[in-house]
Formats: sequence, C-alpha cells, structure tokens
Amino acid sequence: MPAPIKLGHQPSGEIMSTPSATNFEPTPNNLESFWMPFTANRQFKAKPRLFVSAENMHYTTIEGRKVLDSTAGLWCCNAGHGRKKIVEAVSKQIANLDYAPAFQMGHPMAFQLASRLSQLMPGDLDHVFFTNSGSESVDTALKIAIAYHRAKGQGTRQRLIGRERGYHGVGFGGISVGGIVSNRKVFGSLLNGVDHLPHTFNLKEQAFSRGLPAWGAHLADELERLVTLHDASNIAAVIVEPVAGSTGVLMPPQGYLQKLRQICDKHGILLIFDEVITGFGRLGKGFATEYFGVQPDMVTAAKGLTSGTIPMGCVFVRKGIYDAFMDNAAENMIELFHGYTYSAHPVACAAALATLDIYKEEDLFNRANDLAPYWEDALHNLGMIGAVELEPIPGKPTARAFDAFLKCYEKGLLIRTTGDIIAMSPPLIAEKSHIDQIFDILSGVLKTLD
Ligand code: PXG
Ligand code: PLP
Repeated sequence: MPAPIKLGHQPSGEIMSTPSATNFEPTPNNLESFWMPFTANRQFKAKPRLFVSAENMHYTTIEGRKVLDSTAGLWCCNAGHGRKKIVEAVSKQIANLDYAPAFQMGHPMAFQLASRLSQLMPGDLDHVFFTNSGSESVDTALKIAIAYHRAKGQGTRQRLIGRERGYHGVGFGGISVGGIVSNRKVFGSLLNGVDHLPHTFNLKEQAFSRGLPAWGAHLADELERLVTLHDASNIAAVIVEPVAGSTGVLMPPQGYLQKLRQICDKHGILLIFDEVITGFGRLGKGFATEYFGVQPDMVTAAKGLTSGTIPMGCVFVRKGIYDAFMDNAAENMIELFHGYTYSAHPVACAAALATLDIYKEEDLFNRANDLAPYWEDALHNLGMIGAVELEPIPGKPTARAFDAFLKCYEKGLLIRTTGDIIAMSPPLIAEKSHIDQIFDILSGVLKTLD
C-alpha cells in the first residue's frame, strides 16, 4: 500500500485528517487538492479563512466568529444570505425535477423565468439566453454579435471592442475584450481582431467629483477613431461595463454611455452592456440600463440573478437580433449552435424565480436607491457600490490592500480587494446600522495600515 500522502500545509483545528492514496476518508479534508480560483493558494492554505454558514448580512467562520458581509459574497448575494424562500424553492425543485435536457427539450420554469426577466428590461430587450455564469454570458453575447451580423449578410463585421480596465470574466472572449493585464498576459494570443477603448478614470480630473464625473465623455470619441481605422464594416460590437466593477468602481462620465450609443447606432455596431455586477438592483434600479436611460442591444447578467445561490447567468437580447436568427434558418433548423448542458437548469430557474419574488416583495431595488445617499455620504460613490483606492506600498503592489483585508476580517468585516483597491457592495437588505459598522471598522483599519 502506498504511504499516506504528506500534506504541505497543515492548518490547525479538526478540519484536517490524514488522507491516503488508496482510501478515501469518510470526510476527506485535504486543503492541498483544491486549486483555488483567483487566490494566493499557498498563503491561504498556510492560514485558511473558512466560512461555514451565512444568514442575512453575516457569515460565520469555522471558528464561530460572525463576519459582516460588505461585499454580498462576490457582488452577488443581493437579497442577503440564507433566504428561506430561495431555500424552499430550490429544495422543492430538486426533489420534483432535478434536471431536464436543455437542448430540444424544455421545462415550464425556464419560459416563465425568461418572460419575467424580460419585463425588467426596457423596450425590446425581451429575449433571454441562459448561461451559468457571467463569463459564459459574455462569451455568449460576443458570439451572438458576430453571428448576428453574418445572419444579416454582414459577415465581415467580426471585430470586437472592449475597454481598458474592463472585466468581462475569464473565458477567452471575455479576457480578450477585457482590460486587466494580469488576466490576459500569460494566456497567449487571445481572440484576433479586438481593440480597446481607453478607460474613463482620471484622478486629476475626477478626484473630487460625486456621482458621475463631469469630465470624460469625449473618451467615447475614441470609438470613432477605431471606426476610421478599421471601417465600420469590420466591427461587430462594443462591450463595456456601465460602471466598471472589478477595477475599482469606475463611474461613467456624464454623457459617455449616451455617446457610445450614438456612435454605435451611426455605424451599425452592436452595443453590449456587461451588467454582471450592476444588474439586479446594485445601482438602485433593476439595471444600469434603466439607471442611465441608455438601451444597449444586449445585456449580460449573472450573480444577482439567483442572489448568488445557484450558478446562473443570462444574456438579454433585443428582439431584432433574435428575429434575425429566426429569419435566417429553415424552420426545422437550429438557429444558434450554442448552449450549455446547464442552460436554464431547473434548480437555478427555481432559485432565480424565488429571488425575483424577494426583490419584488421587499422592494429591494428601491430600497437600495433609498440607502444610496447614506452609502455615498460615507464613500462618495454611486448606488450600493463603492471603492477606496489605496496608494500602493512602493515595490509591493497589493500588499497594503491585502493587509486591510486581513485586518478587517479579524475585526469581523468582509471586504474585497483587487490590487490596491478596496471594493464594497453590501447586500441590498443592509440597514443603516450595518453601513455605520462597515465604515467604523474600515476607517479604524485604514488608520492602522503602514
Ligand atoms: N462581467 C463582469 C462585469 C463581472 O463583474 C463577470 C463578467 C464574470 O462573471 P463570473 O460569474 O464568470 O465570475 C464578472 C464577475 C471582484 C470580482 O471582486 C468580480 C467578479 C467576479 C469575482 C470577483 O472584482 N466579476
Ligand atoms: N466537454 C465535453 C467532453 C462535453 O461532452 C461537454 C458537454 O457535453 C462539454 C465539455 C461542455 O459542457 P457544458 O455544456 O456543461 O458547458
């Protein structure tokens, strides 16, 4: 029998046992095997931070400590944690119909959910394609954009335009149009034919602005420059986050999104809003599309769709795009050769419908809107989302923010850091007292940083 595997990092407490290569322990507990996503694995495994339960605004750690969730998990648990309505809907659904094939078959809830979702969108953004994540939503939208132009007899329109500092998930499409260097630089040549607009953040011009910065709408004109360079006949779509989330909550300058819309219209380019974070009430409206009064041609979503409970994403598509596919294929033909085993998974649909019920019954989007001024007083930002950018320690980027993250965690507050940016986006059920607590702890911690 092979010798038991010796693990590199043994955390304290009872969560470890000694695994062997041949016997599964009844409760295998090997911190090594899980290659954690977007995590400093060795650092984490040397000193793990584990949550074991969650309710409303709080997590409970494995040591039994309560931690206030100022990030709605990863920007997703908009209805708060442990919501009975979702738990019951999911339990009932999994017992009743655990899975139904998604290709050439359906189940009623998928149609019900798509119809209900389409009511959240303005105008003719009334068709919904289901995915399992934001990354899949983005890659789906990019593929639809290219195939749409081809269906319309404009197959040369293949180029995709993203933006610097954009985050569009981690699929090859998403990292190609995305603008975060570390998410792109080691993954080869990515998609061909992608350009990037400049990001819209300028500390000098925008340092003291509240809400939307007055400076920067002209940056949308860079799209005209790309059209001049490539010719519109080669450009399929532009994708942007209406408010950039991952790289520090960057607000669109006043008039910027409107300008992008105008330029896209002028040149027949599709405009995609990536609302994976901004969707489902984060800005105090259903979607940023409504908040800014700008209608894109597609909207990608995920996260808040099920309040983070079951993986699910979707792409909202304008009727004209859907119709182009229908008109282009014989009636017995599949119109779009794309989809996932778990598209419109019944359990995810049940979670999403229950989540939408909660948003409606508790009026959570308006609640977020009402809370936003209180949140902004503390943080100078928009909706229920905000960020603090720290000056990096020279030669040690990310260290200062990570130190803040660890100290907040020790003091019972979960924040999110990317680079030297601290981002926060609490569940929309937050009370003012939670917001006070978040900023009490955070400001205390910021004073103690090197
Ligand atoms: N688009 C946008 C705008 C996102 O914010 C994705 C796509 C990808 O979604 P999935 O479900 O594939 O992760 C996202 C996700 C952070 C953070 O703290 C942000 C995201 C995910 C995890 C952490 O910056 N955004
Ligand atoms: N890889 C293989 C071998 C598969 O058979 C499938 C789906 O059938 C996939 C990948 C795609 O998986 P999903 O549909 O869950 O995205």
